[in-house]
Amino acid sequence: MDCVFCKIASGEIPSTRVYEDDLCVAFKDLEPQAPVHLLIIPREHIASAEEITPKNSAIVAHIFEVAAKLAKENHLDRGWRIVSNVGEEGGQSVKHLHFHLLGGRPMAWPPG
Ligand code: DGP
Repeated sequence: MDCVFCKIASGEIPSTRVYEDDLCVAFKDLEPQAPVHLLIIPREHIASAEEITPKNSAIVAHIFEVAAKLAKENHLDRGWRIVSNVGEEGGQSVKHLHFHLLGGRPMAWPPG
């Protein structure tokens, strides 16, 4: 499958990896939007949050646990944001489920 995040998960495409385990990989976003901007992806190819089912949904809880650990490690004591863009209007450009972990500056609301 021609999926850039599958290739990052397998190591075929290099990335700045900050965490990995059997289920997920976290790495620095190529176009950071905040002082800390990490992407956390499942190793399994899931196209987006729209493809979450009772069979694969455990990965979401796992990724949130990993996000909290990475936020602590990055000293984001003042707060942080986790975002998953879905589809064209949601701003999703890579069709492999991913969660942006953003922090290190105040976050605006509503997002653009
Ligand atoms: P989204 O727009 O929500 O689908 O976010 C995709 C993010 O992925 C975007 O912030 C840029 C990042 N990205 C795209 N290609 C690569 C890559 O090859 N390496 C890394 N590290 N990040 C990438």
